[in-house]
Amino acid sequence: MCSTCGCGDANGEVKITIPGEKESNGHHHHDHSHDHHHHSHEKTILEIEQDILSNNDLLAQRNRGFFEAKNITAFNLVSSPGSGKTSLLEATLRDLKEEIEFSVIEGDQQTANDADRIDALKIPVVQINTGKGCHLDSDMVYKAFKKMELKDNSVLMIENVGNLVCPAMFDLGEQHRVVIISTTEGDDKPMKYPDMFHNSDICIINKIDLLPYVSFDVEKAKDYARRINPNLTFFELSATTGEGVDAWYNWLKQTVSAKNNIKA
Ligand SMILES: Nc1nc2c(ncn2[C@@H]2O[C@H](COP(=O)(O)OP(=O)(O)O)[C@@H](O)[C@H]2O)c(=O)[nH]1
Ligand SMILES: [Mg+2]
Repeated sequence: MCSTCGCGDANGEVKITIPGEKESNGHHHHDHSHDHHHHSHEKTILEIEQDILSNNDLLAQRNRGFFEAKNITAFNLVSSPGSGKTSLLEATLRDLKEEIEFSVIEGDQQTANDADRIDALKIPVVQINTGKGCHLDSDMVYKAFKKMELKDNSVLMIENVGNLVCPAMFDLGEQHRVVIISTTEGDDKPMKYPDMFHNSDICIINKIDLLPYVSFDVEKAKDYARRINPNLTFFELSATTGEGVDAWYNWLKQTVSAKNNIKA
């Protein structure tokens, strides 16, 4: 992961912003002069990766404790770029915001485009720009939610950076991880990126409105995914036409009402 994609060096570039607010750096920027090529031993790289991950897990536990104390249910939405994370979020927020108190953390390498889309729905949102980084980590999420006033008994939606690889390794402290694949991506994605499916509990197959035009076998995709993770719960829907969204909404409402996250 980080030794090959370079994301471990990305912290100096992380920006955390609220739409309409002036940009501020989430981290003090300093140029890292070290580069991974100096680590000539595989072992050194492995140890660094383990450090990064165990540090991440510690901070994720801190986030989890914070969410628990405030009875917040947090979701981590992961997918490849363009699968429809933001579109599904927009639909969900638009249709359920009267019933559920939402806030959103948006992750992307650059731009606040997605945060602006959420801001347009009058939902509290913070954008994390990871620069070169290809995933969110628990410290970025901590810094982002410290910029918001997360309400007790609310639901926090975290849209991760579009990438089916690295985000699988970074616990953010969420309760549910939702992996989204779309019908334009090929039904063998679960086989190619097993970690992401192994570490998620919900799998949404999006863009079913395009099924007549693409060779995507829904049952095959689900079968591949189940082989990796038999406990996955599936939803097949179209974020843009609304087909199939009710089952997802019902699951979401049921899940969060069991935790008293439904508005009175
Ligand atoms: N046909 C179709 N297009 C969709 C659907 N969901 C998203 N899209 C389109 O896919 C593109 C990427 O969507 P976006 O939500 O930005 O994906 P993200 O990168 O995962 O956040 C946009 O052009 C969306 O309009 C869907 O269910 N059906
Ligand atoms: Mg998006």
